[in-house]
Amino acid sequence: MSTPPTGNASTDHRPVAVVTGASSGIGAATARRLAAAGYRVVCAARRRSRLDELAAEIDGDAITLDVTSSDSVAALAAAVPRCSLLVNDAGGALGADPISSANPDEWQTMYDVNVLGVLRVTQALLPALIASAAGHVIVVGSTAGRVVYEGGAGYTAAKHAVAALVETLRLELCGQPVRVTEIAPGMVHTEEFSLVRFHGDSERAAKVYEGVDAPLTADDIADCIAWCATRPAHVNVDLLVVKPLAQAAQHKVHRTT
Ligand code: 8X3
Repeated sequence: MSTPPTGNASTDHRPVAVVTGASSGIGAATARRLAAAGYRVVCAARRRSRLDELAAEIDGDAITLDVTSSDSVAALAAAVPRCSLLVNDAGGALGADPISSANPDEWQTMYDVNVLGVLRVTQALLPALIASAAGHVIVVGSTAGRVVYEGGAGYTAAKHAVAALVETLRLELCGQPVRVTEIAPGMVHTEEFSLVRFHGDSERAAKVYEGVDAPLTADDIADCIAWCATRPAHVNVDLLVVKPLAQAAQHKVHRTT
């Protein structure tokens, strides 16, 4: 059940940013960075207790959001009358099986969350973003939206679709006061991404980052997002591909062990 933002919106003149997937990882780090940059941040995600803590910490708002539910997204839009920045971060990978044995249900979930989730939330907040006269849609894509790898087709297909959505949106909004940016991170070590992908198998999840000197952190990506958002309103960063120094390409990762 969604709850409207609790702060006093009428006397709070900070620009409003909505961040989806804000309960952990890149989303939570982004909420913190944007709050530090002067935004009133609406932290949106499924796990409410984490959101309440974060919102209290950054003097923002918490709203329960399931990006796979049109009703939930409509409730978000109704609770956020003004908004100049939307960060679509909700997403993730499920499984790493080859196409020969991949689970179609997992592919469907990935498409629903990563692609249709961006569609639903962007559609719902677009009127407010346009009305702000200086709107900005930032989507957290992935290097997986530019290259493919064995066992990754469900996720890479979804992230390629995200890249196509972002590029199309920029074309369709040309002439409107809304910037459109994709951030495409490579290897980011967050507490949940690989753990969720491997269904809670912590050993397998840890292997992804094994021997990598310094994978990116959620805050590294949040920093990039805040940087894009805080450029002047006429400066549109189309795409920012960000990888750790140890990752020259998706398959070319320097490991010390
Ligand atoms: C990047 C993660 O596993 O596709 O979002 O390299 S991965």
